[in-house]
Amino acid sequence: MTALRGFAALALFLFPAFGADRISFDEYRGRRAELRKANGDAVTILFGRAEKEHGDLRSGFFQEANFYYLTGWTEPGAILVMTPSSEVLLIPRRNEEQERWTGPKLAPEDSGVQAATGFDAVMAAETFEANLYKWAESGKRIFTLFDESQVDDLKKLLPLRAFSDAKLPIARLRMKKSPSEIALIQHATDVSMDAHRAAWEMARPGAKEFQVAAVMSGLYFSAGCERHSYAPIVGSGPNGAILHYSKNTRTIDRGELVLMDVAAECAMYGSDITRTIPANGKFTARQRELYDIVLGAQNAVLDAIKPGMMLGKTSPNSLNKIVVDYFNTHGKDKHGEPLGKYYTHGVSHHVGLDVHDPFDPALPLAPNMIITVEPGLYIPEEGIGIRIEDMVLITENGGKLMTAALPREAGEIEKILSPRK
Ligand SMILES: [Mn+2]
Repeated sequence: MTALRGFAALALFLFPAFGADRISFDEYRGRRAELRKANGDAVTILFGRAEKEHGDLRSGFFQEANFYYLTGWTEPGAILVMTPSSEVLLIPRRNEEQERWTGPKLAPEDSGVQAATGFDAVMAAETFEANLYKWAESGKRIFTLFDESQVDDLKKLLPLRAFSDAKLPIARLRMKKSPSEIALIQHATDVSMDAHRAAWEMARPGAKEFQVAAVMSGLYFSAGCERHSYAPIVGSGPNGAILHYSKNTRTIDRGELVLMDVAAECAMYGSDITRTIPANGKFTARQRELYDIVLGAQNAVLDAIKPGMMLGKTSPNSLNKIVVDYFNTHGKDKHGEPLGKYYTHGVSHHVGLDVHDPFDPALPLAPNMIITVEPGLYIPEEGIGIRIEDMVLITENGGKLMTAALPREAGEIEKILSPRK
């Protein structure tokens, strides 16, 4: 019985929904080797999510991103231990009562568990504490993620050991995307661009914001994507000026702009795209003036993007400063003041397993990083919010626009919208 169940779990694992795109065990092994090298003679202990914490009825279980990045393991209750000379994946023993609720899982006693996990050493998570002291002795300090809830327990179990946060060492690895990661992010981006195109049909006067969001979500869920990359933001008129507006309950009115900041997460990798369109097909003169200023700022950043540029607002080579300078030298508000003050967020963030992917703020852009470029102007007094957000892959000499297939120019957008009355 156990063997048969083990085989069923193995078959499930070897033929996942995203077969061709799956990242290889060798790649995960390589990431762990790099982290062990970066952490020197430390012991790294990372906890995957447990079913009870995040496997809630609303979202379903999904793996903690750093744990997934290093293991590819998607089942709950796992622990990763890496000493200077060994690495072991710990997974829970079979729990038949739990499996009745959330389905069969691979257990450490199953045959073929090494082949199914990509780890030479797989142990029962229940033996973690019994082995912890031996592992802890083999390194000078313990690297773990301070954000995770199990850390306090770990510190109590090892009161004499020095602890360091593994967040930045892992972030430095996650910042540079591998070819397979770039392909997965491009896939999430392609599906998200399809969602935007579909939304432009729905985003008309009289439609509800949530109907626009529903068209977009329906498209990417139908395409096999498992989650929103973030809660969909569909803001019409004044709601476009609320940065993380996600109530999506308002009726779109004639003459308004509709800001759609919506993207999918597919095979664990996200995207992040915003377009702002006129509900009745044509920008007013003032909307067009402001839209072209936002687009101009975005193009200025796209022209400047290359390795060595920085994301911080005050850092040298700051992409953000390009946007502020552009807004302060183009256009005016109703009182004749420069527009810079209506730009109230940063121009870029990294995107990967998380839509706001972790990064080391001290490091400049380098090839194979993926960031957004998203200038915006939010003028509540005029009931106007405009953001244009695109995905860019950093290359050797510049950047590649991953969202090039989705129009940004006002004229092109109007042309696509033109048949509407
Ligand atoms: Mn964004």
